[in-house]
Amino acid sequence: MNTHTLSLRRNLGIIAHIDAGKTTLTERLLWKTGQIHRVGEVHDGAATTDFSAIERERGITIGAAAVQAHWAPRDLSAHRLTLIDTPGHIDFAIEVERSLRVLDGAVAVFSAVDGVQPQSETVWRQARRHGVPLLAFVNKMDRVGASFDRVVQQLAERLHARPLPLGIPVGTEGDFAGWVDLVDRQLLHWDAAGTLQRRPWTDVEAGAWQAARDALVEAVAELDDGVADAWLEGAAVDDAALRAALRRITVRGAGVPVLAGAAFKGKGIESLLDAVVDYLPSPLDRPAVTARQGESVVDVLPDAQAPLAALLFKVTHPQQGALAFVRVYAGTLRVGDRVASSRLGSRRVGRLVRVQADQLHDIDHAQAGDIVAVMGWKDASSGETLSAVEQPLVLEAIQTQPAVLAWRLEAVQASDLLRISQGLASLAQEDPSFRVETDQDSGETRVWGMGELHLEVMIERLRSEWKVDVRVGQPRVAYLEKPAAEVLGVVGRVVKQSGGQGQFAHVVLDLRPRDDDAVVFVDRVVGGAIPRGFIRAVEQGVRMALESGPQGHPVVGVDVVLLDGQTHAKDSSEQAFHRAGSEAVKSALLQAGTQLLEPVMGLEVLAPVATVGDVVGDLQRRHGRVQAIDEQDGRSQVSGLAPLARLAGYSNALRSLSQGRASSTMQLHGYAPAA
Ligand SMILES: Nc1nc2c(ncn2[C@@H]2O[C@H](COP(=O)(O)OP(=O)(O)OP(=O)(O)O)[C@@H](O)[C@H]2O)c(=O)[nH]1
Ligand SMILES: [Mg+2]
Repeated sequence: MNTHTLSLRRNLGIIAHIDAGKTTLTERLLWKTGQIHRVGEVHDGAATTDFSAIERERGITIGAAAVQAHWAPRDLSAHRLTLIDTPGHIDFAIEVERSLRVLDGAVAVFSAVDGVQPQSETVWRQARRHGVPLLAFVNKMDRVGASFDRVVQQLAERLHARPLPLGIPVGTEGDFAGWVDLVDRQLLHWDAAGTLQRRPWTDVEAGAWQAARDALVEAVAELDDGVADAWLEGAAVDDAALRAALRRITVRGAGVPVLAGAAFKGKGIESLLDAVVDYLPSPLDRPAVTARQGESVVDVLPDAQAPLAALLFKVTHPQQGALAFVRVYAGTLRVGDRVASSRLGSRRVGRLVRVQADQLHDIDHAQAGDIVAVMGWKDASSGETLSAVEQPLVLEAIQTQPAVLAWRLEAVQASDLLRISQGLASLAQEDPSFRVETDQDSGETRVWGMGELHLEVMIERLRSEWKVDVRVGQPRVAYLEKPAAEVLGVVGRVVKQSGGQGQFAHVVLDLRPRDDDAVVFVDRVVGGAIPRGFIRAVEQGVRMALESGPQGHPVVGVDVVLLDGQTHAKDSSEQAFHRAGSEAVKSALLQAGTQLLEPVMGLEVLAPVATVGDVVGDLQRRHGRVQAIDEQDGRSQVSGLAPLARLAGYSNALRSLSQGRASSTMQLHGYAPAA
């Protein structure tokens, strides 16, 4: 594939708060591009990208799903789009995280009624952290209470973005029917069936809308030198120049083009598709990805002739067999190839497929810029790098948030035990934010996840996909420990010198609490009192000891400063220093004592004004703290904090105290001393 073909690729994610309309929009994108001929609705369990049984039943997205489409704006060649529809619920954040890790751009969807919601902020920050350029799509323009301008304003105020509205919606709520395109100077109009007609502005319309176009050009001129020069000289900025500038601005993340529509009504889809091609980056426009090659760091460029570099970012187990999703960054992956795996040595590519939601299409190779899947790798895990055998590389891993909530799990029938453990292992292989733990003492099984919905979904999948019967017991939250005081000059000493090879290590260290939750190891050893290799061993020992503090939980918020030590010419070893470091920290923690920290959730509750008293009362009973109550359009938004340990069954409780009219979102706010 040459650079021309690569420039015609767009790999993008659809990201948003729960229910903003991502799946509905993806369905319309597939429809308008001719990939599907009949639109399926989320609420009928018929949307292409919500294909799993549990998604269809619940009407929400749980797993990110990839689809392909082609689109050619104006007289341009067809561009190939790979879209990933992601879930909005915070419990499935890993799906957004690993999608953004491998995508080149994203469309952030907002509800024109609800605006920037808590989870919109989270996914926006995630996209920014990955340097993924964004477009904003203000959806649900047909709903009562819709306001394009309010969302644009919130983009600036809440997300600190530089919004660049590319048009003016024509009509709102039930009358929403068109879009004044300020770039092309066209008027777009959709009929009730979502069929588009477009035409250039008439002279009268130009008189009315030219000022808005000038304002857009001026905003662009502030961000782009190319347009700035023309603007300052008073020269007209033509459509092509404006588009080129908007593309540069979007790709470098300096501004965000904003569009509007009503996905459910099939309106606004064509202009969004045009904008995806016009403004979102191709793989060529993204900065080089870096990889480790032995001790050095190398740049990986999107070149199909270069040695292979690909990231395995997701594993699923559909009926056809294990499916490993791969983003190819450089080189070519071919059926029959043997490739290096950062985890396993090497693997053979038996079958390669292009994925269209739950449909798989065999292909014989994939190149730099492609997102495809390899079939049949039963032991694949997300985060693995695939590279050329003669030039093994390691790409940056995928970040996961630690799980905060656990449920105890019991088999109803002993005969299910084996299947349960196989099922749990398979679910954990798919989802790095889901963890299975067996208590050494009691033999109890606990499953850890991001929240109640996450665990509920996993248990339901275990029951239905593995046909087992399980009982769920007491919930438990993830505690942490923090040293309560500073302890200086603690000695860790390992001496064993009776016969044969002895063991000797002596270390002196300080242990200090930090203000944040980091764990930092500082080497202050002078004059080579401990050789380099042994210092690394001490650090490993220290970190191992911090994994389980005196109360049995991971220790955070601590500086460990290695001050001094002694070695023995013959008997010192890495192993001895590892143990000395670990023992020094254990005794320091016992001396300091530790404070127990518990997860505290940030809550946003949207409730009818009449029920606010009950919502607040209930939160206070749960040891929660209300931070703000805002009123908007007859509804109240209650923001607050509450310990996760007190939030068991919260969404059900909220539903019953508001007769089903209140909704809530929660996400980890941080850790605080346990009450
Ligand atoms: N009126 C109206 N309803 C819409 C529009 N877009 C989506 N909806 C409805 O909003 C609800 C949620 O839509 P989804 O597409 O499932 O939202 P989502 O963002 O994919 O939700 P999650 O994946 O669960 O986070 C559905 O009932 C849709 O029919 C729109 O433009 N107008
Ligand atoms: Mg969805």
